[in-house]
Amino acid sequence: MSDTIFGKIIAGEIPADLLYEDEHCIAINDIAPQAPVHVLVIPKRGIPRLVDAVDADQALLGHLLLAAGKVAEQLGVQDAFRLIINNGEGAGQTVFHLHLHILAGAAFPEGHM
Ligand code: DGP
Repeated sequence: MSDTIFGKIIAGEIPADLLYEDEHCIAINDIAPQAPVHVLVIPKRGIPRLVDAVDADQALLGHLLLAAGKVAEQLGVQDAFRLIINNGEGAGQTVFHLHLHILAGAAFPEGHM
């Protein structure tokens, strides 16, 4: 567990709308949505940044992607969503407990980014 706002949410110390939960992760609505659907998939075990993950985290990282797909299906956006991981302050990471952003419901621009 990391000592961040997400660690506190996972510990139940701060309330959040739980959209999904399993043994290894939770999904909650982002407090400041950047798209009509903006959900965070957060591992229960806190890894500060993606680059802090190690080989032993391989299964957990795969699990987070599978969970993101399940959440997208649950929300009915399985045919059009994006996943984002901000790694490091320079990339806009503000909460240093690894998390995936699921973004959907917006008209995505053409191209890759
Ligand atoms: P990032 O920039 O990748 O570290 O994204 C952190 C996200 O977390 C940001 O989009 C806002 C969201 N966030 C911050 N504090 C809270 C909170 O207390 N509750 C919820 N649901 N989201 C939060």
